[in-house]
Amino acid sequence: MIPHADEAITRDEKSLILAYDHGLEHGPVDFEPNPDTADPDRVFELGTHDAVTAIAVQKGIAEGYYPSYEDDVTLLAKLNGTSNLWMGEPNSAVNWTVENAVEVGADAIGFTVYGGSNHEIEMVEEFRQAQEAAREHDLGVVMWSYPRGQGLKNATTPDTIAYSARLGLELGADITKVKYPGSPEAMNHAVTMAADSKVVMSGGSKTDDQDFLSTVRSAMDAGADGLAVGRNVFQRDNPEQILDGLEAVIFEEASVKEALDVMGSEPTNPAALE
Ligand code: FBP
Repeated sequence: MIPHADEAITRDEKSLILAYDHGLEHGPVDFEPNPDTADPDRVFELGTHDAVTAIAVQKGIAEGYYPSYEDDVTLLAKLNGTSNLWMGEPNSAVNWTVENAVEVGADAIGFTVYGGSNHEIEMVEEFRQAQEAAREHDLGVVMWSYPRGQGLKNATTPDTIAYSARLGLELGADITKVKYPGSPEAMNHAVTMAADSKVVMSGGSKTDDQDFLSTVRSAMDAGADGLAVGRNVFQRDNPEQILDGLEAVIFEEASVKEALDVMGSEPTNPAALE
């Protein structure tokens, strides 16, 4: 972690990274709820929303579409990734180099490490190469730190998520993206283990507005530095509306109720807002 290395992808020290590598990681099924989002232009348009501090995409999408958005969107080059067709022990192919990413205009790199996988050693060595090249080019480094593998059955226990946040600090990430460990206390433990490096919460599968904003509010109150989110934005009928709400929660310290008001969205569980 180098202080300010992530400046290009933060706003007031916080991030809202719009993740759009799902076409590789999960496949077309993720675009079914909102078919327009199979078109990368639709998601790059979302990337121009003020709430979004960077868009995370794979090489082909970056090369093909980023040139039209480079004045309005900050690019985070997700360097590795694997399709859902792969049935082996968790691993991730390195699909482009930091040098390619710099040519396309990236301000930061993203890299998945599956701690606990039988492939952990090679993944960490690949991360090291990417991290050192990113430093040479002054790019921020974001680690998708997702413990998983044969011997690791429940990858979201508080201890495992705290460990995954710590891996980011130890290995030189500026920001580490972790799954929400289920409670503010557990999130706070993860944030503490990451010391001065930043921790962002991973969005997860789509939930309703109140549920999602409540989880994000809890993570922020627990000390998280923002969010990296895909499906909970682009699978909605109105992705701009949830970005308005997330902007309020992440950057304006709004309560869930205030954020729902900004969105013009009715609470699904009003009692929980009392
Ligand atoms: P979501 O907000 O949709 O969960 O996206 C975050 C992300 O890390 C994506 O970058 C990635 O495509 C996906 O989750 C991978 O999720 P998983 O490996 O858990 O299926």
